[in-house]
Amino acid sequence: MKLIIAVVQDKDSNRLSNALVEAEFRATKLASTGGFLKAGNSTFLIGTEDEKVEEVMEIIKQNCKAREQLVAPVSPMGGNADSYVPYPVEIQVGGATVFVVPVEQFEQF
Ligand code: 2BA
Repeated sequence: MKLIIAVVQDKDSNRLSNALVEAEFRATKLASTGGFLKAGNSTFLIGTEDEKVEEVMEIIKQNCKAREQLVAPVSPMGGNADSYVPYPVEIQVGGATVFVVPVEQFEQF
């Protein structure tokens, strides 16, 4: 068994939830915050059999889109003003960041 941990953008999380339920996968959705943007995102925990991991990956790929996002400049507090960029910078936030980890034991009581 594997545990798939997928960090996705909030905008995609409902669609992904629905697609997982429709395909009869069990999932837990956690409200999370990205360390860099400090903006809300969603983390899915999906426990599934090894042979179904690829199917879950495909569902994630089909339901999560990469997007451009503007990051507002942060003024240097007593720092080096030479490296300060006074305009917003565009970054690409991925459709999904996915980790697949082995599950040693799975129980439901
Ligand atoms: P955030 O940490 O808010 O990062 C949002 C986006 O900002 C990232 O998109 C990346 O394009 C950019 N970014 C992040 N750290 C950066 C840095 N030190 N310098 C420059 N740009 C940086 P993604 O890579 O697609 O990540 C989306 C979200 O997935 C992240 O939100 C974070 O919540 C999660 N994530 C990504 N990589 C992770 C990792 N290795 N471990 C745990 N969570 C991760």
